[in-house]
Amino acid sequence: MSRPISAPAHSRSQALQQRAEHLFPGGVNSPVRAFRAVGGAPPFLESAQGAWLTDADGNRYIDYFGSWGPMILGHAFPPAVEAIERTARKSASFGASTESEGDLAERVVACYPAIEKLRFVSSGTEATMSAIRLARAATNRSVIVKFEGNYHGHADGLLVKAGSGVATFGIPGSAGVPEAVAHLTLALPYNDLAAVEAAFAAHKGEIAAVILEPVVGNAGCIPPAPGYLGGLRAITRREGALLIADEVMTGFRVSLGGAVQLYKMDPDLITLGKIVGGGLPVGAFGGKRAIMDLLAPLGPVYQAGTLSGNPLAMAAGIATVSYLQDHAAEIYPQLEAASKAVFEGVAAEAVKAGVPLTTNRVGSMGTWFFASGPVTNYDEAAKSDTAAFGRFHRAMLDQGVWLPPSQFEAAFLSAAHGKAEIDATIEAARTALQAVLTA
Ligand code: HOZ
Repeated sequence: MSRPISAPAHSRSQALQQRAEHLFPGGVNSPVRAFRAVGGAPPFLESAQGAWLTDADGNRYIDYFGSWGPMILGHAFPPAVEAIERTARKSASFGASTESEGDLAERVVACYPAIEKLRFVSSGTEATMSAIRLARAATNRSVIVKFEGNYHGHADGLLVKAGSGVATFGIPGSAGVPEAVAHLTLALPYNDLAAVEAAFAAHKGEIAAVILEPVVGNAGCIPPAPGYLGGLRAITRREGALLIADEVMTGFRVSLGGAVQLYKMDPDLITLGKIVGGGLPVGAFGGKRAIMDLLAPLGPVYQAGTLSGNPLAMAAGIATVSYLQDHAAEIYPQLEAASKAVFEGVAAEAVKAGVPLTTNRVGSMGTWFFASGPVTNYDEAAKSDTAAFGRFHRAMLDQGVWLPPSQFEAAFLSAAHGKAEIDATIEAARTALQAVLTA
């Protein structure tokens, strides 16, 4: 039995949105936040605690986007808050080296043995952009292979057939990227080793690197097929190209050592973001010492940043990563159990309601695709009924459950999601799935 939905009041959010429309393109500072793919106006957020968000009108929501990934320990995680406060009293930024950079780096290296050396930057976009430059310099080659629906930030060469907002808005790439740059990116179907073999055969000695999300999160959640990651490693090694695991989303998420640990990958370079900064702006890229030492001032590859290794960001990162390290044995099984319960619970409601749904999940990230499935690549994800997803999203939001506002963005759980939140989510989904049917 489903209960009627009465949408909460949003008058203050609406007023803030009106002001924002004058100030920011689309009223936002990052496109997917505009809710254009799901309809309705985005509530403005004011605070959050644990698994709960509070908007500018005082409405509360169970959070399933976790600031797009970083909030694995829940919002306002006390050790991170205290570390940020303590550090801010000493200065928010120096633009010079601090002890905290080494402290976080040692923790990253401990979790990611494939990272022998690293650099901190301020975003995932910077991390992938820098990794690509490094790969080109290391191989003296220009062409990059990426996969359709994978998103590696918004650097020019990586927007070709990208996921996230590019997929959400159904655009093939971005205006403003010169053809000469886009031409150097080959976008291939994900989970298709034959396509990779064909690309290497057609571009013999030209491909510098293959970059991928080892678990795709930006086309919705798509796991790698058995043997796929190992196959990529074998091909790239044979062809003298580098393999870059973009773990901005999956790093510290699908396991303490990310997808690299979960799937026993052996990439040349790894990019990190989101969780490594505990919610503050941090990215990182790292890998084999010989490659990393090509960076200036040791080598000829230039890369820099005033806010790289920023002390506030390092403090939040250390608080988060150290907690995950110390409690990994409890936290990851707990995340797995909570995530399994909510993803399977909603999937079961869809079966009862007669709504075709394909549920993909790896640990605490996943997606309910409004499609019959299976969903193993971007073309299959794109067959989803995005209008149905929009109705589901709105009905869930009206009942106090905030899903990522696009069919092509993974949902995330945190360690603060307990039985009460999960039961309430499944209950809300029962009603929302009825809204899906009443198009
Ligand atoms: N591209 C981000 C998610 N994959 C969205 C970032 C944001 O809107 O904050």
